[in-house]
Amino acid sequence: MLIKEEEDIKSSEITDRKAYLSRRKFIKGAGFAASVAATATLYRALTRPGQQSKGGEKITGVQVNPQPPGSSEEAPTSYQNITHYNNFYEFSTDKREVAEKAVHFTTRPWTVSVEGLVNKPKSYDVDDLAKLSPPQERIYRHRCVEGWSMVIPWVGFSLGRLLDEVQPLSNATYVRFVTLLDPSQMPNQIDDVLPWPYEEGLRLDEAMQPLVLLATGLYGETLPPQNGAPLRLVVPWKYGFKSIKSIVKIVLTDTKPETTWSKYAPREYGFYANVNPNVDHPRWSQGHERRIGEISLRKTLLFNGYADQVSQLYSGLDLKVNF
Ligand SMILES: Nc1nc2c(c(=O)[nH]1)N[C@H]1C(S)=C(S)[C@@H](COP(=O)(O)O)O[C@H]1N2
Ligand SMILES: [Mo]
Repeated sequence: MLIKEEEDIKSSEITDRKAYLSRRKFIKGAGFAASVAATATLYRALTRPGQQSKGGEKITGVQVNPQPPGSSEEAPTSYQNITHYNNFYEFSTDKREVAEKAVHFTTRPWTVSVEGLVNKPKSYDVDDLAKLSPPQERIYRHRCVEGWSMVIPWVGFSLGRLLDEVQPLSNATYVRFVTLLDPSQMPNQIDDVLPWPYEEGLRLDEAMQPLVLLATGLYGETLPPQNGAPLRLVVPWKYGFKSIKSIVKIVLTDTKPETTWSKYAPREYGFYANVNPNVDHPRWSQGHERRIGEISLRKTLLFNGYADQVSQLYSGLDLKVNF
């Protein structure tokens, strides 16, 4: 993964962010006693103006939690920046080019197979999968290993909900995730930019942590292709490369899966990839980050600010060795 780039903020984006924030304040003020349906209506009524959207469909019935787990009062990054500053190497290694290159990516019909050490392996149509549990909005910090960060209002559901459904066997200890392999649609898969298909992995107990999402949308709309449509993983306390996009396969295993980035550069990208300001990347510091849309640097937080929820997963593990 490459280096930081300069970011310009247009005044329209600042306005959009303000509108989103005041909308959220309004939702909080309204109280959460209201029914989910009423909340969803409120959500739709207040969703930011259509000109910002790139044509994504509204996701209906989204539960808007006034205090989504893991989110603070931090301003969400603009829709424009979230959808035009992407790492998705299958399409391009230029973050500003991915949106355009992925615009015709076909994400329906789409099946996700959940298999391996489970009682009930199953191939799910992605739209049925999303029905397993009502979509929720979760506003998470996102920290790329390259040193930039965003705050992203995802729509998704907990991965644990799906894993419960397929019933992991008692010897299952890891989960392996695989992205679509289709060079006819993903131009860089013709070259060996990375070993394809992109693969990632989590320990099963990490995967069951309720913060871990399978995301189907952002800003209340279906995910655009460049953000990993139709279904991508979100693990907010780990560097962004763990959050694998456009998933077609989820496999439960009893051995630690090989991952794309650790195959590519094992000294630089470990299996755990926990956001950790105390463990620098061999070629640069991880102590600070630049929030896209801001000028000055922020201090990077241990586990990206989610230490209260996740640090017990790593008790007894040397995080410098297991980086
Ligand atoms: N399949 C696939 N998933 C991927 C990547 C990729 O190149 N291919 N890039 C990763 C990296 S490095 C980051 S930072 C995030 C970026 O997600 P975003 O573009 O939606 O912000 O996706 C991750 N998931
Ligand atoms: Mo990243």
